[in-house]
Amino acid sequence: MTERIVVGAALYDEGRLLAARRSAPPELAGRWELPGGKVEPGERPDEALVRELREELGVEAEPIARVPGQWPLKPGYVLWVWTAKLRSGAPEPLEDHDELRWLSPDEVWSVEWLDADVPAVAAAMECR
Ligand code: DCM
Repeated sequence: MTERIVVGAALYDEGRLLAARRSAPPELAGRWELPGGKVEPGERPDEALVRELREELGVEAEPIARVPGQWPLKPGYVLWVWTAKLRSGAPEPLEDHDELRWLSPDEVWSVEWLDADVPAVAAAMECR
């Protein structure tokens, strides 16, 4: 079986990490994630990351480096994470999210991350 890749961004700005609160589906709503989404067929994962951040947040971002590791999601899906930098725009919750928060290092564990994002965020914190 080929696993479908979901990309997530550890988007940093002035030392703070962006967290996005999901508004859907109901079982995930209210939990926080690294913004991102599914890679489409034929798309490179890093391109998918740029596209998802444009669609979901209305920003242009640049992937910097893949965070070592991959984290299982629901069956058949796996999460890959890149550190990324904001190039232009101010993130807004345009799609799938109802709140955004820039977290300083001492605030990173103040939100209720999705299960898969907990180890992914921990790994991303090592790459900042
Ligand atoms: N997902 C996750 N953590 C992320 C991004 C996505 O656990 N940082 C999960 C939520 C969904 C699936 O991946 O089950 C697909 O995400 P989306 O619905 O955003 O395409």
